[in-house]
Amino acid sequence: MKPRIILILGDQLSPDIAALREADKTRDIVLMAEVADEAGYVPHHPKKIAFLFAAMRKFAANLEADGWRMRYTKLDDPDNAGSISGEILRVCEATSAEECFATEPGEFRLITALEEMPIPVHQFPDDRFLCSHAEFDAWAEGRKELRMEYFYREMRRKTGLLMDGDKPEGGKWNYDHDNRKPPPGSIDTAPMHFTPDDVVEEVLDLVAARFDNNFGDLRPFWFATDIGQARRALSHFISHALPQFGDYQDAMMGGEKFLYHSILSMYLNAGLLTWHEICEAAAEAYAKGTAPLNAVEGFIRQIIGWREYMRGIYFREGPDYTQRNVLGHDRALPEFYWDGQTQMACMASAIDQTREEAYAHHIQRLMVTGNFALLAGIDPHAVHEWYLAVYADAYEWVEAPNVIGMSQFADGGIVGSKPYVSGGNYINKMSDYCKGCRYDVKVKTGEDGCPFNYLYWAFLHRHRDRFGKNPRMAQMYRTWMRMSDEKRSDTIDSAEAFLSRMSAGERV
Ligand code: FAD
Ligand code: DLZ
Ligand code: SF4
Repeated sequence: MKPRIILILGDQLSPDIAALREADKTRDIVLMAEVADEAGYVPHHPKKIAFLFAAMRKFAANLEADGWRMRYTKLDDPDNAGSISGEILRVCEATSAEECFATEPGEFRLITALEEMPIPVHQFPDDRFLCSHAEFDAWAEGRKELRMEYFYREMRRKTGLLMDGDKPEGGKWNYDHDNRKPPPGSIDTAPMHFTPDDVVEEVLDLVAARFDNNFGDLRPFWFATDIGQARRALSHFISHALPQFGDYQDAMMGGEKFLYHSILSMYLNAGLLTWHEICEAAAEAYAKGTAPLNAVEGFIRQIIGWREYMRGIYFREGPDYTQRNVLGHDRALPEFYWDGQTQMACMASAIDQTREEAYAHHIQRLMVTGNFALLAGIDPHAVHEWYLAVYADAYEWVEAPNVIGMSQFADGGIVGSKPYVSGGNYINKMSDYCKGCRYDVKVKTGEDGCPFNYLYWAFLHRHRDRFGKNPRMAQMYRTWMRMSDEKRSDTIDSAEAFLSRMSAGERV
């Protein structure tokens, strides 16, 4: 019998991935390939590329040791075809294979490329998620609004996580109210670091030679690159950071890049960890009394709630989702997103740590860099491409609904019922950035005024036809309309002057 090609992509590094389950060890050939197309569809952060290539190589070595016939193409292989489809065809030519088994990729771009192959490619559902496409669509069907909170409750019932019979543990579904503490004086933990082994070092040399011009620092490189290491990072988080995760979930601190966050998304999204083992570990910490309910519920909600919900939205909305732009924003992405050269301390801090670590936590992504892009009217597609490039956990299925939907409101309100915008006050309350800033968060207009302040009001003013009647925003519009004509026109003038200087390339 002719062998079949079993394709495993860089974010499918799970031993029980669907395509492999369908395969026959005695017959088939497993294909994994480092290819220029995947490494270059956006200018990925070098740490992200190094992480995936190192994890791919180790995963392939384990499959080989387990008896699989492997075909692994390194990026610098002179015969590398440069794309996933090209690599599939190359294996067809070199063997008698005429058919390929794949697990559905997390991006329409690649799903389409596989559909258009000249040989049959069977794409099996990626069942590493709690909710299938069909289940999400059934949940969404007929609902006026797709609110995450209701989806999340379904997932709690389905998994039994933090359930007391059919009631939520502690009597409430959501303990977010307790999870908004400002930053603490200091942080007493850090994510687990791993010293690069020989496989990682070889990849680091390759990435340094090939992707030197990409945004991001390659070294020091400390990520886990195999399942064993990722599991150690998980247990370290459960013991050292989870207990405080809830309290400081929304806090931001200059110089503290990780606070009490898990830094697990890149491992989970690449397949080194499962949602199930992460959530079980967190629930067990609650059961043993080593982590409080507000932390554990908040953490589990991010994974079985937000993560699954975002995936459901991406696949339900379809390939044109990343092109949406209901607010008609078209300003170019400022250069400081790539070089951190801005006088706004909050932005410089979030961008600098993104360059260093390929990581920023949720509130930095949403309320600093995302908030600024929305207030400044940046083209959402450019914002989407930036996020897809710079974070180690970024794949379109999860990045696009977070950016196009949640952060930029470019989908018109599918993910969020109102835009996530705020002035400087929110950032000042939740961080220590403002005290080291050239701008004054208490000043609303003029040279020294915090740009988030006047851009916020100018945004509301610009979009009053769309948001003026939104009951969740009525209070803000009333406040705006109560300001004197002079104050309102000062605010709009300050915003316009700032945006003109920014677009002219001045250091703002
Ligand atoms: P923690 O704060 O420890 O949270 C635990 C886990 O919950 C994460 O590991 C992640 O798997 C999950 N999670 C939390 N929030 C979300 C969310 N909104 N959507 C999906 N999963 C979530 N997450 C990505 O995995 N990839 C992305 O490309 C990505 N892009 C984002 C872009 C924007 C503009 C925003 C606002 C959020 C984005 N997120 C993305 C969600 C979130 O910011 C990251 O999952 C989180 O910061 C990862 O860090 P962590 O592992 O320390 O998370
Ligand atoms: C992100 C990425 C990168 C940088 N490189 C590769 C690669 O060389 N080979 C590969 O199989 N996968 C890579 N990936 C992950 C894919 O881009 C990812 O599978 C798709 O975007 C679908 O989520
Ligand atoms: Fe950011 Fe404004 Fe605070 Fe400066 S003053 S750090 S720009 S919120």
